[in-house]
Amino acid sequence: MTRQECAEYLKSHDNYLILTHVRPDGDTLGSATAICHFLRRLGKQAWLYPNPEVSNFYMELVQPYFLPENQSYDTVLAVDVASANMIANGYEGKVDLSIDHHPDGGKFCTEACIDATKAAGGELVLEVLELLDTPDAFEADCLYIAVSTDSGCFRFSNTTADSFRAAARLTDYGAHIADLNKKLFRSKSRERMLLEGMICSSLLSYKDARLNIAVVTLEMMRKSGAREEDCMDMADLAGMVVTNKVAITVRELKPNYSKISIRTDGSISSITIAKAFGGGGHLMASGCMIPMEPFAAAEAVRKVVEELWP
Ligand SMILES: [Mn+2]
Repeated sequence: MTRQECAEYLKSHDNYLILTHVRPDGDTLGSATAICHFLRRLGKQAWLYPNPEVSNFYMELVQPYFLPENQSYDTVLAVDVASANMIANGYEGKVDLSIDHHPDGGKFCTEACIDATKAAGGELVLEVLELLDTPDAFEADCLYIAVSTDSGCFRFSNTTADSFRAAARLTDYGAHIADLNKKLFRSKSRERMLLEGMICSSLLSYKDARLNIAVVTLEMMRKSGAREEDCMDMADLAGMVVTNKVAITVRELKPNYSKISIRTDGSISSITIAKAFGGGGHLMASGCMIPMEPFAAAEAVRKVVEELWP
């Protein structure tokens, strides 16, 4: 459906339950919370599905909108949910409407408003809501979280002029962009900083630093005090070396068992590397598990990559 039809749908229904996706990120949570708050401002009942995987970072934002136990609902909305198996864990029922920027985001529900050109679902949500009313400052904050996180603070290749236009309008609507940028992109836990220090100082580089391997051991995790939430986007670290073409991150999950994340610039297929160890993925990002201690696993991956080196 068009944005206009989607806006009319939102206006003509009530008692909403809004679904987010598994391992929820800023886009799904920010977009869903913005819609929820907006619908309530229109005088409607709206709740967020209590996604069991919300991180501590986003909990404060979303928890006040969680569906209470025994609360009924009529209209089920999915936001930024790419496919049926991406719906938050524990939800089993119908989906009436999907608003999404993934091309197949509408295949599991009755109605769908999809625009796959958008860097973030939040950009599309903003355009739909604007047809009904001007978002308030809270909704603008939520949508800024959505747009800025999915575009990597407007640095990823999915960023378009529309992303900046969305951010500009959200700023007009009162989004607290300096505070949000500080929280989202310019802050790390002390534990994360200690962990990064250990990873960087033990970085393994080959092929004139075009192949870089970061190793994360259980001992580093213990020494730094880092928890799982301190490990977000850790697979990007090795690839920050300016000469890098292939970045490997080896993470010791338990003794003699390592998780391998592979990122390449596309000149070597990361799938081919992953497949050598029974894994898979995409051209530029793949993964696999190796039942070895981390430095032995790093050496095994290095051999495979060097054999494939163009
Ligand atoms: Mn998204």
